[in-house]
Amino acid sequence: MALRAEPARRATGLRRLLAGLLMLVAGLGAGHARAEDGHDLWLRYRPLPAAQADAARGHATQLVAGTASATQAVTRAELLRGLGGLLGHAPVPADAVSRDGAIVVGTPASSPLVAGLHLDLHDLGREGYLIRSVVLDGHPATVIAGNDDIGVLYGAFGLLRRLQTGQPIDRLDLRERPRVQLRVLDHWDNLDGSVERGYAGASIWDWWRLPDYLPPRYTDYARANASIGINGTVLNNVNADPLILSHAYLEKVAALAGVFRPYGIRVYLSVRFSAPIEVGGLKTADPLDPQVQRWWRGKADEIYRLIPDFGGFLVKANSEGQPGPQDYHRSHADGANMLAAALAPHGGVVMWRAFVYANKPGEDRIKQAYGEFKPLDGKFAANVLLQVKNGPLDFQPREPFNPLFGAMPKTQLMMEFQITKEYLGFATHLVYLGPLYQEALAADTMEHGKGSTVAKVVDGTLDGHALTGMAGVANIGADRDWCGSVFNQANWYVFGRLAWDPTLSARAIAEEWTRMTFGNDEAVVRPVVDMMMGSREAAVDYMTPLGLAHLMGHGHHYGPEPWDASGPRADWTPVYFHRADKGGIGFDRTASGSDAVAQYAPPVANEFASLRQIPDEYLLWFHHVPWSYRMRSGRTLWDELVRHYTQGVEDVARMRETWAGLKGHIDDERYRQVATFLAIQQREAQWWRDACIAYFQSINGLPLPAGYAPPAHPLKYYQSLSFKYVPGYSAW
Ligand code: GCW
Repeated sequence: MALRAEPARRATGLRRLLAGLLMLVAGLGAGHARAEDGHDLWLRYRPLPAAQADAARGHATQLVAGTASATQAVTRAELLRGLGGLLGHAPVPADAVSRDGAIVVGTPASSPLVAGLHLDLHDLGREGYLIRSVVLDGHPATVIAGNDDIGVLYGAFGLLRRLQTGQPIDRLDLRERPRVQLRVLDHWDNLDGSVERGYAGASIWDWWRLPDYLPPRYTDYARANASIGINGTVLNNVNADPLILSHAYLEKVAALAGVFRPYGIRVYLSVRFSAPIEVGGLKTADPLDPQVQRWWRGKADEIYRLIPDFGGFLVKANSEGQPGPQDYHRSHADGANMLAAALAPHGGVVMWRAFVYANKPGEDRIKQAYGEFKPLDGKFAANVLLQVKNGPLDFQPREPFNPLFGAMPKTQLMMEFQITKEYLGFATHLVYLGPLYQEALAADTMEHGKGSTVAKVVDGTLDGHALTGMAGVANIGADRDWCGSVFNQANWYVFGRLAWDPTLSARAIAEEWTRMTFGNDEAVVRPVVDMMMGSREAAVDYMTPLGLAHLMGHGHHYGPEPWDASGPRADWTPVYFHRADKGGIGFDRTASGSDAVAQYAPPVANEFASLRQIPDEYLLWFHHVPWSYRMRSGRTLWDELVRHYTQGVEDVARMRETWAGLKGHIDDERYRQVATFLAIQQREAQWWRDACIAYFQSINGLPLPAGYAPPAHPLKYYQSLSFKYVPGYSAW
């Protein structure tokens, strides 16, 4: 990297001209479109407009950055690469400040220059950073400092982000620190290379060629994650193959950990609770059996010998057929604490999932996790986090917040969001998840009165927890653009940024991402951000408006199947959730029904239980109401439902128009991909609308409100559609 900057600085006029010509030819040869295939994510570092680059160049003349640690080395390399790309040439690496405009990078321990500034870094904690314009040896300079190398790396990305988003880098005084400690991607990647609920190709982990072969992709993955503050990755599916704990696989895991370590990313593994039987040859996995405890301790010791900074275990137990402590009449706490005890001496944690609904067949599915876990509040070891999905069902387009948030003050609850769009149109639909995440985080549990938001549960401030976390189920695969579409990259991005600070705004993050991904042309930024911000509500409207949920196709979750009532479990079927009959629709979860409302704090429960107070968007989640029910709008429920379904399709049509208006402003390859995917989305939105309306109409026999087009096909047509080999699903 340094070499790239040096010759440019010393180049004679002729050499500079030749170099320029060469670059031009290379650029033409590669073709603009080819260069923009999405692979570079939001770290494209394409040249800034001349005026901005000129202004910034004077503040990036020299780079004083150490290389004593691997993290320092990658920080320096990233700054050289990023600044070089954005400004046309990189700052000159130097040991001391000898001219105006140097960037000085380090911790007080790693850099005498930083130490000499006597900066107040105390409140930055670990991983925090400051970026400040200072004067050093008489020269204006910019310092990026933190208490640890990783904080400084985050600061470097912070500075680059400012430039990428079109902001000046002079007169800076920024302080940042993460509000959540464990910011983790959960990969649902299987060891055979498939990805459960993955829509971006095969797994990026090439287990077969690990541990020897470490393609650059692994490093780029780490860079991308570090750039948004993600500091952990669970490599394998929660439906875990016990083989991952064999020594041969642990060596592969160690090799990946080695690639990620400089970027501050720890690896975690999903473990199968019965691994002592499958891998250890024991007869039981009973968590209270001393042999089992010994086996896990030994396994943890083995892992830490290979990976000294191993993060810990993620566990799906007694859920959807996975083994767990209840197989031995032990509690979730018994299971989690046993694993926690094995990891504790090494500083590892257990992330124990609360996604369970097996215990009481017949009970409203969404009530079951609360029933199992609430009584265990305060029973988990200090290094256990309970990982809770944002809603009580399963990553639907919209759910009310999970009532476990606010109900377990003595337990460290971490958030689990889904980044991959299992229930949101897979990779092809443009659905920006920022508003969904923000809605969940901003929800008020009322645990300690007004302002007891889910975000405050997650960042630990509400109940004073130090160990905090947020997980996102990754949408990453081997596709060239990582996520199956350019816009899906925004969902990885927004997850990371919100894990860093759950109070950031989804719109601000969308704008940041758009600028980094498509450039700072205002004619692009505003329409794209508006389109993104409206996209989630559009999906809710064309799939499951007014509090409906889980109307998706059986098993694979592709497309509408609201009529499905097939086995093996009633609570996997759409009819279970929408409960439509001749008289009305919706799931009565008030006291006269399943009483799920009672799992919320009284003010929230009262709001949800009251037909007068409940927001329209949760109506059918909590209430069964007649088709003729009068909505706030004055329309009947049926008319309102049809209106929302239709609105969703129209919104997608508008998104297509917006995008079409950007032709010429966006490079060809990305333009065409998005345009094609939006066409698919519009077709599928129409299908959703028509199939759902046709079905509900077959139940209620009501005419469509005036002016609304009938479904394109009779219900039978939609019911006849079947899909084999749907991506992300293999239970055939
Ligand atoms: O959303 C459901 C998915 C399963 C998944 C499960 C879970 C990994 O349909 O594919 O399994 O949730 O979260 O455990």
